[in-house]
Amino acid sequence: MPQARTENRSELARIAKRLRHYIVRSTTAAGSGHPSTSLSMVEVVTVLYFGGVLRYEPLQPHHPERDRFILSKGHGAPGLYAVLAEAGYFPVEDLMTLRKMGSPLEGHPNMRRLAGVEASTGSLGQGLSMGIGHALAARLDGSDYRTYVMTGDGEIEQGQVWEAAMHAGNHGLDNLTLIVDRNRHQQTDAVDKVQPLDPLTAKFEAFNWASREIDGHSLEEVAAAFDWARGIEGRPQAIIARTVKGKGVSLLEAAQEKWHGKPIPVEEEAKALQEIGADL
Ligand SMILES: Cc1ncc(C[n+]2csc(CCOP(=O)(O)OP(=O)(O)O)c2C)c(N)n1
Ligand SMILES: [Mg+2]
Repeated sequence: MPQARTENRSELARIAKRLRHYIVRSTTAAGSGHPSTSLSMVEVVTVLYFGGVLRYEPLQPHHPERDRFILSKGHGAPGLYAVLAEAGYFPVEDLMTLRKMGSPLEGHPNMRRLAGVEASTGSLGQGLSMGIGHALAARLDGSDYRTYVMTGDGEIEQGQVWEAAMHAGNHGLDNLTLIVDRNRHQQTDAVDKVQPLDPLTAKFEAFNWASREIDGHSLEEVAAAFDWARGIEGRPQAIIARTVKGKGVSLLEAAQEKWHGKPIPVEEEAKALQEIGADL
């Protein structure tokens, strides 16, 4: 299985800007969706797909040896679609069909309709359990593919996540890596106001995981964290990626509690795209 690897940080930074551009344009065109959720995950998926981490082949999306990426925070679908288009699973122009009738780019990812989507998600809390299924299957099959799961931070208030975490730790699933998008906001309020999660790395460690916290917008730190994860033996790994909800667009960054699930208004779009400054 090939890896799209570029060691060139400025090329990765250019890709990240393009993904942000696609996220804003597709959600504003749809008049709905979750740009702020999607913008916070951009550097993680950029390094995952283009920094030589994930092994995949868009022309063989079901290849048994491919690595798996499950976006458990399914409302981040515009971010997933942006990276899948950039990776060549479908034409970039199709991104503008987001949430339109008949489009496979549904509001939440549907694995039955779009190649590259590994799991149908949107009901929060389920992706880690699905990832464990893949990780256990790899072990049974004697295959070396790895499974990556991304959750939101509000999402991990769901009890199922901790049952899954306990299971993965008890089975020593070192072929499984969880990334928590720690943007400190959820739908209605700040995570700390709804259900504080700290100390998060210690919680995972108590469940027999290896865990570390990083700046989730630093391409260097994200790449180093994935390298670290691949070197861990006998335990699953949890990367707590500190991020900013709406990263890259000042309108969203300035009032993160207000913009969950809201597209950038048409009249604000040009300014947002200018701030992102993508070289298309
Ligand atoms: C089981 C379930 N409960 C509630 C929701 C509604 N919901 C959608 S997004 C969201 C907040 C998620 O916050 P977080 O996980 O922090 O994601 P972020 O958007 O901040 O990345 C909620 C409660 C849902 N999709 N699924
Ligand atoms: Mg959050």
